[in-house]
Amino acid sequence: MEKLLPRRLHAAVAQLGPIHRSDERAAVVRRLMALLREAHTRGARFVVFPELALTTFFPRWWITDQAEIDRFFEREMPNAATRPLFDLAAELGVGFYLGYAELAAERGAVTRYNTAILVDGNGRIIGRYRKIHLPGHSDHLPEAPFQHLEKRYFDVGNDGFRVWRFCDAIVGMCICNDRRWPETWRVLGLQGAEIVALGYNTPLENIHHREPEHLRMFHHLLSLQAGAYQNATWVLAAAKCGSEDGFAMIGGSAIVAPTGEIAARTLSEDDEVITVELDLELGAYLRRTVFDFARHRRIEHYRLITERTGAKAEV
Ligand code: CDV
Repeated sequence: MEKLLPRRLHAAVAQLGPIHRSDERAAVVRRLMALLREAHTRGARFVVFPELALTTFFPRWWITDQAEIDRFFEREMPNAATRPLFDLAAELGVGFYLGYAELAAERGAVTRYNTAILVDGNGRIIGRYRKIHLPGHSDHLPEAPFQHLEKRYFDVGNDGFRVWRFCDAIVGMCICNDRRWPETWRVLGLQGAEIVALGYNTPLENIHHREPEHLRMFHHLLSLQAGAYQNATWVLAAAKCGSEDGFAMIGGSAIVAPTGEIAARTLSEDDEVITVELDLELGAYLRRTVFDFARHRRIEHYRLITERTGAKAEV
């Protein structure tokens, strides 16, 4: 049996309770800072915050005035409102993942992304991910209980799925709906991801069809656990949850081990921190054995995955 040096990272998931449409950025940033402090007090060096963590989940609203939509977006990061969070991270030496709506200017055009950044313990941005699997629709659905207008308000991410070296670990990022797609996990897994950080806003109700409420949590955890296990990676998943202006979203923020087991999970639908000391060698061991991709994958049989988007029966 080989002897290995332990490699550990104490990490936290910082779940957020509701942010209402009228809530000010400054108040939200104060909540994020309180969560960061708590995670640090418990020994964490990396904290994962939710998707669109600075505002309410605005894609639920049909808004036609672009100026009003753009009030949910950040033009630079950090900015005056978020600078205190970055300063606190640098003071405490804690890194973080933060989701927000990004307004960018690219090649003379304005673009808008559902973005997450990776910030190191010096308060410096070292990585950026722009959401690729945008769910929902772009047209107005007046009959639906609420809208899910990510396809209207955001462009499809153009950074790909990437990993970064952070705190002696290889960290990948994705956002919410990405977790339901095995391709997300495998592309990160193929880059050696040891930790996948993700934030989410998952409405309790499915606008496409009625389904038993328990399925929302089941599919969420199923996706995290399968992604973790099949790619031998830790998963840090942070919800924004509870009732935002009367619209319910699931909690269930979790830290999942490379075995697929849930190592920690939130109990509330409010601001809450969970922490785990991640054993990074556990994933490394699984990637040398049952999930040694180089030995076991058969890419000559996977061509359709990149050649075909939709399913087509040919029999
Ligand atoms: N914010 C999201 O991406 N939400 C989706 C909903 C629409 C299902 C999710 O995957 O949770």
